[in-house]
Amino acid sequence: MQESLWRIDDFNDLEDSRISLYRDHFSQTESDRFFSILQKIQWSQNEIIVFGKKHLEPRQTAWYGDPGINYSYSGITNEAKNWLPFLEEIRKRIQNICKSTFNSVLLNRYRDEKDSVAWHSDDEPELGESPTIASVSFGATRKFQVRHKTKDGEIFSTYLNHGDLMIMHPPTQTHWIHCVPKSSKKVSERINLTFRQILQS
Ligand SMILES: O=C(O)CCC(=O)C(=O)O
Repeated sequence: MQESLWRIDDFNDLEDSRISLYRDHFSQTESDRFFSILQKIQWSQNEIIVFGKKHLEPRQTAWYGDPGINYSYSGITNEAKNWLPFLEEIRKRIQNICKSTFNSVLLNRYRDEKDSVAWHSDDEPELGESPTIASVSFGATRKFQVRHKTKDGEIFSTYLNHGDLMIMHPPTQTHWIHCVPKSSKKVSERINLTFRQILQS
């Protein structure tokens, strides 16, 4: 399958999508501070169901948000822990840029090159029809890939670095899937935060 390297300027040129990338949105000092706090929070490795089979998710996660906000994917349901002050600080910073509000955040910890997240889109019903997802990365650089759901299958890849903010605007989740693949080279720890707005019934 063809793989193309995305340049930042190309982001908005992908059909049916709108993705903005703000390199070094958080300074080195801020990013180091957030990364060090994040390493100490309580992480879990959940069992997920993929094609009817149970597996340990190949990453650790944590779920924070407003009281009562739950989020389910791949057979697991996360109940939100209360916002921590530093997460609120990051949320405020990115809400100003996104012009969107977020009531929750999924934290993802990739311990090394063997951790990953498979191809998926953030299109669970509780996210609404076409959500905005804001993604902040700290720690090691990892490859991030996107592929159109129905077009010729070309894969577009970029690298997300310490302090980068990426915003996937509507209608990206409707038409594209994304993943963080395992790496054949040794990689140290990376922590990613995906801010979401869960609709309450
Ligand atoms: O780690 C990342 O950059 C992506 C995370 C992701 O796709 C997700 O949690 O839905």
